[in-house]
Amino acid sequence: MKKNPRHIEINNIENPDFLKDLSNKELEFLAEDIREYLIDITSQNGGHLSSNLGVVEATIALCKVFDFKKDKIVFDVGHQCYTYKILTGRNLRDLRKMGGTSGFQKIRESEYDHFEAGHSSTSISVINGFAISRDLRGEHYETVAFIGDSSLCNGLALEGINNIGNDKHKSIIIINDNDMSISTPVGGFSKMFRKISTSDFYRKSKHLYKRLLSNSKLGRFIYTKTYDFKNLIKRFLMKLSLFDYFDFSVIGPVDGHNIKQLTNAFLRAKHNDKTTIVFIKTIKGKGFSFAENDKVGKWHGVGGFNKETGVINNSDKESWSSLFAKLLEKEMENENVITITPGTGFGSSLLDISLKYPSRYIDVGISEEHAFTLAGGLSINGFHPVISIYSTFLQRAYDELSHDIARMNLDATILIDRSGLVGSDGETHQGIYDEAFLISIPNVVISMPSNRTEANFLLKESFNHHGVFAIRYPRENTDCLLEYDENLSFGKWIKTNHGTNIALVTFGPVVNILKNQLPTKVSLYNALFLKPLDLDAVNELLNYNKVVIYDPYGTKNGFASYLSAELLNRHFTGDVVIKAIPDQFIEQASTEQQREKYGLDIKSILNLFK
Ligand SMILES: Cc1ncc(C[n+]2csc(CCOP(=O)(O)OP(=O)(O)O)c2C)c(N)n1
Repeated sequence: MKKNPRHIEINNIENPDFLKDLSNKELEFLAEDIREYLIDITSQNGGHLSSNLGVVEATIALCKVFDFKKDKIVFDVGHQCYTYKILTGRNLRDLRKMGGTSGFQKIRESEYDHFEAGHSSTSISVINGFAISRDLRGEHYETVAFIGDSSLCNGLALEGINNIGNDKHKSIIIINDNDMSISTPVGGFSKMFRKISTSDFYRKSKHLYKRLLSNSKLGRFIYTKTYDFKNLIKRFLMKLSLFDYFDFSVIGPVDGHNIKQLTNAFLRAKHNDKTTIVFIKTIKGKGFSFAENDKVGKWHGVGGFNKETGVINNSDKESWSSLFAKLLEKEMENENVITITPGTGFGSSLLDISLKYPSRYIDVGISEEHAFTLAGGLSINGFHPVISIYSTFLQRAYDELSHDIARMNLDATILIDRSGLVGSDGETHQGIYDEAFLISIPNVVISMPSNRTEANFLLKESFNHHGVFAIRYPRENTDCLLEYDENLSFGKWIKTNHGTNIALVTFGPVVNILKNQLPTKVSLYNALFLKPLDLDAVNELLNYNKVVIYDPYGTKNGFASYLSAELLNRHFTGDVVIKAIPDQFIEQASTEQQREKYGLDIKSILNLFK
């Protein structure tokens, strides 16, 4: 039984002010309670468990040292801010649910949230903007970025470091080094972090210094009062890191689970005049053995699990990600094929490929831009790159795809995972914008299969095709996958239902449900090629009184607009009805709720034909 002199009821926390009155021991008890609570909540609602378990003490110490009503903190990605939410009075019972607390920082949720994210590596640029605004207006507050070791390796974060290291606007950057991305980190920077935190020479020297000085009263006094000197020696003894070449103060590495050490380090950073980097060393998944021991990324983001057994709730149906990974694994037998992932290999089920073909599997980490330009370099040398990427993160690589691949009409396959609505991750992660922005790039084929046969056909076709070939698939299980012996050919749609005066044009897995339920008056066109349009099929559409374009996987600015423009161009005189995702940022909810809300569920579509 724990002896906690002052028990804090987590659900009653309104703001972090109470932390100032708690002793370190009491804060440690609080950290333990928060951990239990986090495990409990995520076991039910899902969420970013491991990252959150790792930063409990650091968040408590931050909230004790700073006043984040006034001071501004930005959690990079924002996926690790659950403890911050608890301490700033938010209930996590409805975490990630429709209308509930977001899994990321959200300005409208709390006066303690000053910015929003979901994509990584933005925090440094944001606080640079805050610090410049503050100084131009003569205001007084601290600006703090909390960023993970892997997010820091991204180009955007490094651009931020470059600028912040060259100006006089003070900020604090806390680098949370847990030696993990979603799974084990990659690249040269991760090696640098390892050196920073494990320098053996430094550790031995530190112990010697402590031993020498602890022999006398004066020595002990000097030891506790010479923090800056120790820090200087520390930086000297450890190999210089990139940050030592900038005009930053660097503190750490600090044990990220020791509240006293963290509090001291944050206080020093606060009272420093210069931009200060604080390195903290944490254990991802701390306190939950399944997550602590996870190296592949299984516990990074979970959908719900049994806390006792560590069994994660998984459907027994195959996901689209896993289907494409299996199909791709076969294609990897061709030695010209190279798979590239920007840090999302686990989510896209690429583990087997990484083990079987290590020299032709390239995980570039959170570096979407690099992934595409690297693919351009490989492609022009005769390799066929396959870039596996989530739709939402493809947004980062628009220019590289356009400028470094499509413009030269280089060959590449893009597997766009999590296309369409993604559910509880909310606005930042929706995969609904890629149709519109890909359509605007010349030389890019865009496709979306409805079943296993089409998936296989499209992937094979992408290797035969000259140019960029993108294949979209949703974050769903393949429960509506059926094997059809279709006569598939490049650029051709499939007419499955032969109606009379109404045509329904759609694509993706919804085709399988609709084809069996539509009234006989409705023709169904499966537009598995979104671009180029099948112009023979478009000409056929001119003969109908009404064309309904149903796209639950993209905004109306995507395929629906593209096809409507072509119908107009061909002087279509009937009605065009567009049922696609509105031109909005779509909030968190289950995908079913999201579809219902916008009238995009199957029932609403069938009602159109009553
Ligand atoms: C631009 C972008 N690419 C990929 C992701 C997916 N993603 C979310 S968290 C994460 C790993 C972050 O690792 P790190 O910064 O070390 O933080 P940790 O979770 O280990 O605390 C990744 C790859 C993302 N959110 N944004």
